[in-house]
Amino acid sequence: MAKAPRAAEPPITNRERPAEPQPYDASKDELLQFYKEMLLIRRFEEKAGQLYGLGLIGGFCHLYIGQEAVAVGLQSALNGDTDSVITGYRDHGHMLAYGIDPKAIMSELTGRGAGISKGKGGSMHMFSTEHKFYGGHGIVGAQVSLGTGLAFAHKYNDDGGVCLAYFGDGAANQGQVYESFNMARLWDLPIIYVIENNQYAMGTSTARAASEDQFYKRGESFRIPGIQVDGMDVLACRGAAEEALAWVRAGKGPIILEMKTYRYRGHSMSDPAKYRTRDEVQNMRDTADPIDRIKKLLEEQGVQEDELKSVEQAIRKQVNESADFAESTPEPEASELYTDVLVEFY
Ligand SMILES: Cc1ncc(C[n+]2csc(CCOP(=O)(O)OP(=O)(O)O)c2C)c(N)n1
Ligand SMILES: [Mg+2]
Repeated sequence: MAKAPRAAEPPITNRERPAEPQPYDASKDELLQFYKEMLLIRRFEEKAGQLYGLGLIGGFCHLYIGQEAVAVGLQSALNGDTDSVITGYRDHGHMLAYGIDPKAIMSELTGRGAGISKGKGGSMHMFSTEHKFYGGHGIVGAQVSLGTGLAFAHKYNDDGGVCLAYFGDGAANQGQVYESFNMARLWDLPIIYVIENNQYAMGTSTARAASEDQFYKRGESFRIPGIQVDGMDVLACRGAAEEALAWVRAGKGPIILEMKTYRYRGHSMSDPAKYRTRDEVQNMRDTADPIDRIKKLLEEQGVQEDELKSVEQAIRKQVNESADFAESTPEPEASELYTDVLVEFY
């Protein structure tokens, strides 16, 4: 017998919605930790840009500079034993936010055997299944449906995990995103869809490409609620993560977080940057920088200039060491060409 159609639900505005997230109330130690993690990403990416310029990194390379608060704030709220993460090609920061050794990431960029994907993936294809980090994907939007699959696995295996699936404002216009939304809500999968709205998809601004540029609303016709978050504020990011995780862990199904952020550098290392003015970028750096913001808070809490300087020095040292290592460690053996490759007949 055919199933009776479900009763019409009231418009989404009248249904239960997640509470307005509060900025995370971080202790001084936590603030310092956020600062260190964001600064490590910033300095790591600057160094990667230099190595790229020197020809030591080949292929594509997309830097995360400006967006650091998103990965650091969100991932700090995860349960490392159960929750999974998946993202696109702008993935170095998400890996560093796990505390993965920068040497393993930098040597992946230089294509060396000690790299986290044995030097065979490069910038866009980093994985650490040990950390439940499932890439690093070069196909725009692919991570959204793959992430939905990860969430399905969490539910099927009843392992208590939640998937955090990051994608960009450009990817948010893809069809597979909405097929994924439909299934995720139909089955109430444990997934947080994180739209990193950095306002551009390559050289195209959201104003030119998005009919609905309030991306947190993109789930409405699937009855998926969304929250818009200041992605330049690590405390707002962490606060939103807490709220979203509570929603999903309570079995209420998927949720969308739109992180309003900005990338300071080009789309990739080969971006002529003709689609925005220098002033626009400088203004964001001057007024909204996520690292400066936390530095100011630390100073207000009485952390001395000396201490912040020594943090900076230690991070520079760590990044330089990772670059030296990445330049000197050997390339993968030729025999590695035949490993990690799926060869089957269908
Ligand atoms: C299916 C597919 N189409 C097009 C591309 C080329 N491409 C790479 S990145 C990109 C823009 C994506 O922008 P967005 O989703 O906003 O992410 P961001 O780069 O800003 O992080 C495009 C069109 C691709 N890699 N895959
Ligand atoms: Mg974008």
